[in-house]
Amino acid sequence: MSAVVTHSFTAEGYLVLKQLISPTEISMIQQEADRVLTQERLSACVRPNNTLTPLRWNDRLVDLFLGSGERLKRLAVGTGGASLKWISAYISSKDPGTGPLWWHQDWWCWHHDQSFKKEATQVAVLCYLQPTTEDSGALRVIPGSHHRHIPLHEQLPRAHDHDLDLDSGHPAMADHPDQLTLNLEAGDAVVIDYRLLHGTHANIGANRRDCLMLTFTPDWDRLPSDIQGHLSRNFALPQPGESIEAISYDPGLLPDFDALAFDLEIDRVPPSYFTVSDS
Ligand SMILES: O=C(O)CCC(=O)C(=O)O
Repeated sequence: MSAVVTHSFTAEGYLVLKQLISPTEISMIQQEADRVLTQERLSACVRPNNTLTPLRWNDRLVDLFLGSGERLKRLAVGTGGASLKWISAYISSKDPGTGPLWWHQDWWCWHHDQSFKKEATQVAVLCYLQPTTEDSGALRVIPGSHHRHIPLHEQLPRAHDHDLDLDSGHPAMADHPDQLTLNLEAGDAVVIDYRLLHGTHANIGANRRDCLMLTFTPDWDRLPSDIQGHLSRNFALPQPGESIEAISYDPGLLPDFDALAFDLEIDRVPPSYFTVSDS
């Protein structure tokens, strides 16, 4: 199936890809997500109203997702990148009766010039494993907020501050006049620029809502080497001594970085005013 591109991903910061997980795959992927979540992995990150369970390169869910060349083609076409690489993956779960996930953005290196390019450096692909609505934890996004400062930026707590419990009236939790809610079917996905402001509605339904989330760089070959080095050290990627012989996906999807890699300083707070440029 070809990507339904109704607007520019670069300009809006998000893109819906219907049935990125096909109806024939969805029940196997749901069952595998259920199996992983019953393992209660020690590294799971519990945030208010949402739990992130990290996956690695050799998890079956990652293998199933990356094993489809057609799926990767849709992602490459949709994001416009010429050298797509996979970086990390998680299951993002919302239990029944949980409130909204607060407005935040995921970019981690705001002091770097790379933050102010029009094109996305890193994207998250959020694949919903159950239908989502305003009552069952649907994603909400603020189109364009990856390219310019908006007043909400200043009202947000530090992204990924996991221990804050905010009042439901706090602007980080509340509806925003410019928000778009993405009501999706099981298997549909949203691709977002890492800088885009996003969050979720509450899940007031009776069932857990799961999202298989994978992150990619659309155009690895054009990234500065310090960003490449940092990303290549992600714990989700094969480490020295781990054999990738058993994977069913193209090993060319894994970042290649031959120089000495080091971690960059993490900076999740955008400047108090910003815009982006072409170069
Ligand atoms: O679970 C979701 O729908 C969104 C998760 C999310 O925004 C995040 O983990 O950054």
